[in-house]
Amino acid sequence: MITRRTLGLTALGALLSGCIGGGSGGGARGAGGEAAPPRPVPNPAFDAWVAAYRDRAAGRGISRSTMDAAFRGAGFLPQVVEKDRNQTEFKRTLEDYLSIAASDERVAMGRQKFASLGGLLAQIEARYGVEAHVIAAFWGMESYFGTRRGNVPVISALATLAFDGRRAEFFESQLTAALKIIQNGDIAADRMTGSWAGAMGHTQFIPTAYLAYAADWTGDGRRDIWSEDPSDALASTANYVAKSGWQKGLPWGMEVTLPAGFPTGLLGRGKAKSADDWRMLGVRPASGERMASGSIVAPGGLGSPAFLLTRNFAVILRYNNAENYAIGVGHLSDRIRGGEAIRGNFGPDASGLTKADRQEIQRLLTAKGHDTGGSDGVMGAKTKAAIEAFEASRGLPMTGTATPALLALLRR
Ligand SMILES: [Ca+2]
Repeated sequence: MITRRTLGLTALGALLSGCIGGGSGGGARGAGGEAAPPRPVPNPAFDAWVAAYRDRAAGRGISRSTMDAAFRGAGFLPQVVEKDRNQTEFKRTLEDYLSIAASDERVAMGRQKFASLGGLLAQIEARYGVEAHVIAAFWGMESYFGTRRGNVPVISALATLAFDGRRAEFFESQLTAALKIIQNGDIAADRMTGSWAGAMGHTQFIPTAYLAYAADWTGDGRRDIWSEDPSDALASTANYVAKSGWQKGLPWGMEVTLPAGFPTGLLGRGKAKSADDWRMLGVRPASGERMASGSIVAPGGLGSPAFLLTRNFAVILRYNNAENYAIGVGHLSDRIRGGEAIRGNFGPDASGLTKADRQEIQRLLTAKGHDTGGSDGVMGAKTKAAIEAFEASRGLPMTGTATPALLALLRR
């Protein structure tokens, strides 16, 4: 959501590795199980900053009693600073991204959640004009259908980041918005938890987005995006997406096939054409008959899967301004609705391994007792450690890198 755009794209890797449940090289850690919440450590400079901030916040309409409640037990969280500092430029390929975002597990859980909550999602769709499976896809991407809502105390996290100062203005405004939420009575201070960067609840709203878009679906007077019951959060997301310009009935986009010799100059967001124009150029939907107007991208290059993106794609980008994320939401929504996996082939990676090769490496390592945390073909930290353990067991230099030579060695 706005979160990620404001944080800048470099934040995505770190945020998404938490949110989409990847990074370990296994979808196995998809459901449940968050690490223990970080605990504040004493920091006099932080305490002085909070004292000065409280004066500023009072000037912005936050009552002393709200602040007393909010800062009771709050404190400096060094882990949050560490997370913020360690954001790398690392960016997953679309193939890896989709392997995680629309893993078999996530699709299966999405279909199950959709079946159990179908009535609620249909009602939300009717009120806000955003398709039920699209709302479900945001839910799946942001918190793995509510199983990873984040347990970091948000006041401590935001105060720490505002104090730390790398993006002081942004985080101070989020902190003030968080205090307003507490003051409004939507949530008790000690229940306000979220990600290390202050994204909260089933669909990871940052405080300013919450103030602008959160909705009270249950009608109890509180907009509770933190509770087990996801209805307020899902309605809030539908409200956000609707207000961002979602057009009901229009797909987000679709996988398409491009004819041989398709000019790369026609690729790219912003180079929209009508469905008829694309047809004339030989573009066809990868499945089904329907095509829409929009622009075409092929994030892995010509020859890898290509997607025609509609105006609704830009709405998903307003939630989180990253192309892979938005394709992930769109594709996951299609899969939850019963659609098929991507048809196109991404081909070998930079080291010459296909996804099938990488999955075989993971399976062979696991069979030899080196746990890769599943075999999704994504070479994450767990797979790297498994490769290193295998290399060590053979007296080889520990590279942690998947290569054709490694695969050949494992097959022996
Ligand atoms: Ca409510």
